[in-house]
Amino acid sequence: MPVQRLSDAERAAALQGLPGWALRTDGLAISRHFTFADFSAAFGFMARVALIAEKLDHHPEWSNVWNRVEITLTTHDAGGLSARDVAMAREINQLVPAV
Ligand code: H2B
Repeated sequence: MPVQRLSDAERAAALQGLPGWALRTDGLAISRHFTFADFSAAFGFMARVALIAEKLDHHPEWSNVWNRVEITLTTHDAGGLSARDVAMAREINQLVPAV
């Protein structure tokens, strides 16, 4: 079954449970910025996220500059935000201290 985009209400509810994540202005993706002590810590985090991505078969759009990582989650197969993005964001949040 194809993955479904979240409705406006589902999106709003999901964001309530995702501290640190913001909805992109077009409503089709969520993103979060992370800052670490140095590059090694940032890259270690990315390695953990990569393992989650493989486990969930869901892959981030991301960038890294030294100690900073920016992650955007959207579901290409759905053309927008789906439950897969929410599940991925929840797992990523478990890797870092609460905000
Ligand atoms: N990641 C993201 N972000 N969106 C997708 O639609 C997606 C994915 N689809 N990872 C998956 C892989 C799909 O291409 C494979 C075949 O399951």
